[in-house]
Amino acid sequence: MFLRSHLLCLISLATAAFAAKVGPTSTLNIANKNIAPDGFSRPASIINDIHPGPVIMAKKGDRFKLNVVNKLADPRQLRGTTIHWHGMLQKGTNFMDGVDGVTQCPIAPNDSFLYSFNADEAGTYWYHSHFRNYPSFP
Ligand SMILES: [Cu+2]
Repeated sequence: MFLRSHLLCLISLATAAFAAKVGPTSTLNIANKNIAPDGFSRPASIINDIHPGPVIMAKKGDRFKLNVVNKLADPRQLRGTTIHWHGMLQKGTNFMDGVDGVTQCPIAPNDSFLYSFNADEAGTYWYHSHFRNYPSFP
């Protein structure tokens, strides 16, 4: 019962039991890398050098302070990005919702943005980009 009522985690399409975990105050470095999760190499967006990105663990009532660093490197095009914290209520912190063009501008390449918001409810949520996180480099 403790897990269900007091913990909150954000996942990036990861299986929580096997994924790397970070705390509520962390840096997330987003970059491009060729990976082969199914045996076939292909470009992907990775976070902290892993795919899927790390599980972000917190306790209800904690404050997330997540520094997102855009290290997306595409030789043909600069890529901005944002991270949306899907399902988080963002009471009083709507500007931390991470939806480009609605609540914030994209994080420019080689720049960063500090997302700071409360872990108001327990549960499992996921995070994802809302702006051009698809890789296209060769
Ligand atoms: Cu979403």
